Formats: sequence, structure tokens, C-alpha cells
Amino acid sequence: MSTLGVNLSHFLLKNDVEPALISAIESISNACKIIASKVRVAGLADILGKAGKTNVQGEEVQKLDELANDILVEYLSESKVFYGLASEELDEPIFPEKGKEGEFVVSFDPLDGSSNIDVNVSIGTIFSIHRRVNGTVEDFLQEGYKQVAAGYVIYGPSTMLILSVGNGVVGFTLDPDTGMFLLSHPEIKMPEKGKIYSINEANAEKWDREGLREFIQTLKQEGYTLRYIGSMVADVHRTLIKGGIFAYPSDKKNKNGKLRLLYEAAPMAFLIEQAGGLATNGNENLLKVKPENIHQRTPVYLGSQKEIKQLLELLR
Ligand code: P6P
Repeated sequence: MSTLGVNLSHFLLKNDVEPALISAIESISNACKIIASKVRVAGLADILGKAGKTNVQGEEVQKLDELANDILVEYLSESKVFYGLASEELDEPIFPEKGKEGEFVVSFDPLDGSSNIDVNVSIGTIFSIHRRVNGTVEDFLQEGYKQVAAGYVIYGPSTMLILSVGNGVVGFTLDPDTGMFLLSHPEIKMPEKGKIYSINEANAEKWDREGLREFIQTLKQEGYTLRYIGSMVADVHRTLIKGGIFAYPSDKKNKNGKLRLLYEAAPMAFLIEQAGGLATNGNENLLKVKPENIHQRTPVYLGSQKEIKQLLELLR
């Protein structure tokens, strides 16, 4: 296990991560440091100018999620290690000019939960890295278990990078003085069970999976408490650290659920399973699902072993 406080690059070198993947992760972390600086002053938008309007300097103020996307596209396109980029903000993937020899493709949600910015709630960037296979869009449509790396950056009271390269889960905290992500959580392991369930119960009447309401009722009888922030990165981060279950089920309106497979569910499932938890779409392990399209949605149930196994026994 690496010593607390080492920075991200040094940690990756010490753990013999391949140089191209180190460059890939560093380019994402550099972009996210810039995004963190923009998120931190988002509350000043009224002074600096609302999105879509001009600020006091007469500059166009971009929506923060569009700005986050532009920053990631700029940094990742220049990195030379990404053959292709897919984003929640882009209808189609892009293939950077400088990425023609790139070994990886990356899918990301540049600023998940951005609707929460106005109420100053933690939001985040989620990313998923796969190996390039044949240099086509198909490279993005690989099963989640084939990810070479996955992670998220949560912009909260502190800015944290949570990462797995397939050998457990580690956490880094951004040090404002040095501007470096420093190792703060050398080995994140999910508790076998938790005491928290995280689901938008306002949708309960619409849930279309038999047994789900019964499962939630059982957790209540067992004394669980409900925590639901409405920002996936924040809800999953709490679940990863404290255990329990996070769920966004399908319902009568959203037959495939709301969350996206490629750049929300699969990277989060990878992290949760690397930390000892489980992730399912209600029928099969989320990491085994073969995506059919870039923006495909999926039901998501992820968390500690006890709660996920208990759920699967009740779902019909
Ligand atoms: P609801 C945020 O808009 C988001 O995409 C995820 O971050 C979050 O988990 C979910 O939607 C919340 O959706 O329908 O409960 O407001």
C-alpha cells in the first residue's frame, strides 16, 4: 500500500501503471482541476453573468456542464493517448487529430448532477477508459468488466478523485496549496452491509419491478435511513464509503431507467465491485452488459453485498 500524501502521478508510477495509462489519467485529472476552479466560483455567476448571458467583462458565460465538456475535450484531445472521446454532452464520439496512435477510448459525463449547482450541492465528473480495439465506434461499446480504468472527481467541500485501474479503489484529495491530488484513501473497501438506502422514493408508484417496494419496506423495518442527494456522484460516493445501496430503477415512464450505461453506471459499477460491493441492472451484473449505443440508459442498483443480494432475492 502506498504512503499517504503521495501525489497521483507518483502513486501511479509506484504501482507500475503503464505509461500511456498514466498520461491518460493525468490528462483527466488536470482537466478536472480546471473544472473544480470553475465550479468553486459558480455561485458568483450572478456577479460574473448567468450562463448564456454576458458577464461584467462582456464575456459570454457558458453553462457549466458545457464548459466542463469543452475543458475535457481540449485536454484529452491534446494528450495523444485517447483515440476517441464520448461525452454525455456530445451526440457522437470525436476522434482527435492527435489521437490517431492512441491506445484508449474514454467516455465521460463532464459534470453529472449539474442541475444541483444552483443549490450548491456536490457534483462530479465521471469517466470510463477502455482499450482501443479496432478504431471504430464499437470500441466504446465494450462491456464494463473490460474497463482499464474508471473513476470520478467529486466537487464537494473538498475535491476528490476516486480511481480504480483494476487493482482496488483509491482516493486522492486535491491540495489547494500545491494543486496536486494527494493520496488520502489508500484502500477503499465497501462495508459488507450498510444502514442507508438511497433512491428517489417519489417515483415509487411508477417503479415497474415487482418486489422493489417490498425490498425498500424491509430495509425500513430493519432500521435503515434514507439519504438521497439527487447527484449520482455524491450518492454513490457516500454509498462507497458508508455502504448500503444506491438505486435508480426503471419505471413505467423510463423503461430503461434514467442513468446512462457507458459513462455513469459502468464506471460506478466498476468502482463498487473493485471495492467489494455488487452492481446490477436488476437482471444481470452491470459489468457484463454489452452496450448497444453510446447514450443507452440502464436501471442501476449498486452497493454492499448484503443489500444487493437481498434485493435480488426479492426482485421478480
Ligand atoms: P432524479 C442528475 O440529474 C442525475 O443525472 C444523477 O446525477 C442523479 O442520480 C439523478 O439524475 C437524479 O434524478 O430523477 O431523482 O432527480
